[in-house]
Amino acid sequence: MSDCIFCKIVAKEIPGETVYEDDQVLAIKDINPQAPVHLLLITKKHITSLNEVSSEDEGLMGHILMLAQKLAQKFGVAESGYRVVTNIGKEGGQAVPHLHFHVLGGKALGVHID
Ligand code: IU
Repeated sequence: MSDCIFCKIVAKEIPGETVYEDDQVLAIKDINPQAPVHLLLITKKHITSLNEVSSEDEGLMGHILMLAQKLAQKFGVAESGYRVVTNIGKEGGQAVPHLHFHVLGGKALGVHID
């Protein structure tokens, strides 16, 4: 999508701090980190949110979760614990309407949800 900021980051039209890339996913450091480790795993395919994922994306969803596990290991938070989150829509707190998973860790994360 031409006006999507994450599509532009994926296309390298806007810089992002890339920590991992393959043909399906770009992982970057969040520009406004909420924890010492705060990565964003962005699908290269433009999908608005988890609501728009279809059965053809099942492999991609498995791939991105396995990648979350691998990057948590790489960034040293696998043992202490971490969180994987995807926000969906307005009340889910989704600011960027392009599917992405947050990987957060490196401190004790709060349990509040608002
Ligand atoms: P959300 O789940 O859509 O609310 O999260 C969007 C995240 O994208 C948020 O944590 C931003 O700090 C982050 N982000 C970014 O890392 N780089 C950008 O250029 C933009 C947003 I726009």
